Amino acid sequence: TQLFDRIAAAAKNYPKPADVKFGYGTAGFRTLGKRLPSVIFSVGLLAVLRSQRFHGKAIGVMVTASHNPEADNGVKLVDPAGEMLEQSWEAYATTLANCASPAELVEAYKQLAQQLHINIGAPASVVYAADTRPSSPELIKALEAALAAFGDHVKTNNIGVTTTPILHYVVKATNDTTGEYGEPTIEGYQKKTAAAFKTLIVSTSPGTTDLTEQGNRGPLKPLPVDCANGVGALSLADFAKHIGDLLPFKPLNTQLNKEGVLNYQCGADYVKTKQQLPPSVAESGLLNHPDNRGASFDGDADRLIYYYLKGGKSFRLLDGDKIAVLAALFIGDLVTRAKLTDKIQVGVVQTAYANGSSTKFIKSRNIPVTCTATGVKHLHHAALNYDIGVYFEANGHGTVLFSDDTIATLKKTEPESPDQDRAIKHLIALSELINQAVGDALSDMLLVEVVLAHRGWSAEEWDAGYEDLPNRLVKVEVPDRHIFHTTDAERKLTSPVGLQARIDEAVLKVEQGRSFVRPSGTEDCVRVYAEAATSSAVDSAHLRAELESY
Ligand code: NG1
Ligand code: ZN
Repeated sequence: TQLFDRIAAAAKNYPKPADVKFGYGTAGFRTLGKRLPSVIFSVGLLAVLRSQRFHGKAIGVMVTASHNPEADNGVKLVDPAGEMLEQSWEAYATTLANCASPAELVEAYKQLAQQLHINIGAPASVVYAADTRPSSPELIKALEAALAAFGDHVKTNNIGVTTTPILHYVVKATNDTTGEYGEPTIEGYQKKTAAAFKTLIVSTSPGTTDLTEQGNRGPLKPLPVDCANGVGALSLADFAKHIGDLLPFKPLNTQLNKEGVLNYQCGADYVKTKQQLPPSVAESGLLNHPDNRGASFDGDADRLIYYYLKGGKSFRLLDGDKIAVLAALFIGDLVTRAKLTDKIQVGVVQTAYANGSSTKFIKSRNIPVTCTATGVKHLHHAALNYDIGVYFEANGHGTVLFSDDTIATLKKTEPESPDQDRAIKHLIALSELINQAVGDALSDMLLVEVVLAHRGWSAEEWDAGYEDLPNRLVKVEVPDRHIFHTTDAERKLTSPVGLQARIDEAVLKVEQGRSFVRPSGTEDCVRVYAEAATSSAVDSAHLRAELESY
């Protein structure tokens, strides 16, 4: 029919590079930007099918390669509730992306629609955005070419250059039928976030000057924010306009038009993997005061890492685990003060990369902890099993999910004291401050600032809860990472046979040792993680595991 002809004609402009096999992994498709136009075109077709599958609800398409180098790019699909694409569809994405010719693509698309019983003429809606990478505009054109082939029954909404979490928010808000979630625009996100932040920092009830336990501290101390020279710089500047001087920011690494600087020697991934300040942040001198704290976003602003200089000198990392602990204990205290501990259970979800000390600390506070496989979709899913589920990857990607029942409970509870009233209001405001769709560096950063302000804590006091075990994370390039299979939330290898026994043996020799090997879902390598009571013990455990993994 005409539709198939139009798709085939448009696809001719986006030939698949012959030498690559694409795979929709943990983070969607990700590789050099110049290899991706054909992939993005095929993702456009799939987005339409996915939307039709949900009777025309909006599906999101985000073009980004997060913390990866500037020449890379990527694309991922966002489901109607603002979540990652359902896993069973990843294979369909891979099939379409690997079609060698326009004819093959049309055939595969036709078959997929048939197999899924989808009417290809039904209405659909696609919302899309890109980060600041130089290859993004070309890729957006490829996406638009695919969407244009459908004509008028496919509604499109290009929200432009923005962060990954804002795109997720807009998708969720677009599909929200209650009208309560917020306006489905970038501005709507900023307004909602700013309003919740203000509620949590300053008073909204007449007759009091603040809602915090310890008194209103006025404007918070200026916060240096390393934006990784990425799109987070835009959202941060935008957000700052909505809150005046309530929290003054000192944005760093905000160069969006200079070549080669994105994620280069800066950003959350740099700080977490190097365990040091980005040189630009060090040179700014902004952290030299012992009370100061700093934050780093990654390239698409869905990861957040904090840090400070202990005694104004030695670098201390406050990663996703530290953020999870800070958030879970604070929220747990609020639930207690709201007198709702019998109705609302707070739990934490981590991956095997969480530092063993953090897990031990959370358990010691009687908060349940679940460990899942790597990848946000697994954490997100597990977090939904709690009334309030706090999930963070150690690398700083995470959020806090409030179940619908929890929100309903909070809204209908009649407070019997001003303190209970305050705690309930704060919990509701937190559910509005924190991005309910996906990890969000900006809103997570505001969450951290709110907790520090309420507790009256400096970064050092936050850090004091527990001491991270020394740890190492290295990647090892192996001839074939697909021979590595894991079980037990990726903490144990089932293949190659014998390797796990040798890791166990190495680990037993060191105090508080823990180590595991798993194939990466985003890069062609296996990752080796090890932790132990002392730094030298980590080195020996990790070295052995690494060597054995060849
Ligand atoms: P892989 O490459 O599967 O280890 C990495 C991160 C994940 C997650 C994804 C998606 C580590 C050890 N792994 O996955 O946590 O963020 O990328 O970006 O940080
Ligand atoms: Zn990211």
